[in-house]
Amino acid sequence: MLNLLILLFLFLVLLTIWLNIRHHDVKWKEHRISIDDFRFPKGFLWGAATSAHQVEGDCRNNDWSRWEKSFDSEARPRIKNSDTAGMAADHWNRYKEDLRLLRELGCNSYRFSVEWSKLMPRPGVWEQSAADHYIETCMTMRDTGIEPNLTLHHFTLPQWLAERGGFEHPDSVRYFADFTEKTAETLGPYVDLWATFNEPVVYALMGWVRGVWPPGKRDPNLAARVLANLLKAHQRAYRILHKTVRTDADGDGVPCKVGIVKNISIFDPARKWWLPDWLTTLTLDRLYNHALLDAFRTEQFRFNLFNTVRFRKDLPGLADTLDWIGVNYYTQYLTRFDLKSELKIRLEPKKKLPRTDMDWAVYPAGLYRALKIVRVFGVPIYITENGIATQDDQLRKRFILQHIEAVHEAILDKIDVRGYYYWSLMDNFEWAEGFEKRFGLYYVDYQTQERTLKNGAQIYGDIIKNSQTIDE
Ligand code: IFM
Repeated sequence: MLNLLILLFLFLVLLTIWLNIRHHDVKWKEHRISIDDFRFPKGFLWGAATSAHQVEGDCRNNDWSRWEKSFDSEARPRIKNSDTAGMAADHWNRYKEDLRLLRELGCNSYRFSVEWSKLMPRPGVWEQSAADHYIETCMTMRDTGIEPNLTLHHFTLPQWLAERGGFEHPDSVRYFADFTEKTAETLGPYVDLWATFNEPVVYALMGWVRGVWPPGKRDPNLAARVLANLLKAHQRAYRILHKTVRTDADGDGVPCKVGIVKNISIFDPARKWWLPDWLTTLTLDRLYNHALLDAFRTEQFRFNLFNTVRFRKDLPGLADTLDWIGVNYYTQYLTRFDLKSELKIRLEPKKKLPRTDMDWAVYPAGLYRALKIVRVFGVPIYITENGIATQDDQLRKRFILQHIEAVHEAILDKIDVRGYYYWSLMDNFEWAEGFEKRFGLYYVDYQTQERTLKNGAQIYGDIIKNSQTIDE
């Protein structure tokens, strides 16, 4: 018996050593970064990103507009400071000015989303005036040398669809297909780069596990079902887009490239020599980062969380539905096994690192690691979001510089990164956090809607203007 215990102990020690070696942190040198050394591939897209509900204003007919006015079970408002998106940054009316500001920084691409509830306010109804607005926006981009990168779904649903169960219900796949087809017919002549869904795992986690976004449920099994429906909807939209979008708007020989946008967070054990922390780290990494993406290789979506969730769904035909992957990267978390918490997991930022106003650790090496995670798919990668909420100009400046340096390192290591979008172009409505958190390159005075370039954002324009092309 004693021998057996000794053997078990040795096995656990060896396993921990092996885990530390196999998943060792990248060596990241903190050195002086000179933007004059930056070289990026020819045709690299430099941009900024936004999403409809967060900037446009006047989104009255979606699930978020209802949610913002509701209260939780303890009568607390859903949104910090009882904010509602309201007119947000009035981008709907000021898009021309905003595109000019984007161009002034030297950007050549804009990632944005269209608001489903404005285009389809009722089931089967297509609102031509909203469609005309997006046509105008895309035409303005094309006229000013800005490549549109369009996301079809960025967290919001038309209220009528939310009432029919949203992505919990299998019919959502058909509704999304219909919306995709009409949007593709309308904007296909101007848009080559399409993303189906923004951050599916975040969407499912916040709405169906943490319950802090609509529909406010706490049921991980339902979250898994939502994710499977999103994957099905992606697959169908992929085929529709390729069939419908026939105009090669940017003249590169390919009329339509379809991707999905995945938020990647880096998880590391809080205590590297404590096996339970490794267990939670690997479980979380699998669920948050890999489960959804792996379905694109295995055509099977598996979502298992200890003994809380066991979900498996075959998705035949999913494998060849990615022309590119979008990576949204913000932070690293240290992971702790915690018996007291509901899911047995506790997350914390590393103490030594600077923090953003979201209380996220600033960890640029994580962007490099995130890019390594997705390189295995062998398709072009766009960093579709990376940014910081802070009032500290120096921190924003350093954040931008260090993260673009991480992208540069990845490109030197032959990772196929084709573009970088800062989140976000201007301050906006940060979901449950309301307007307090300011990610923008441009400061927005919400009283006057005046935009002002932040001091810490100037570096982004300098990098773009200085960056040189890699010799072929
Ligand atoms: O504002 C969000 C965005 O909608 C999705 N990605 C993360 C951003 C910052 O939290």
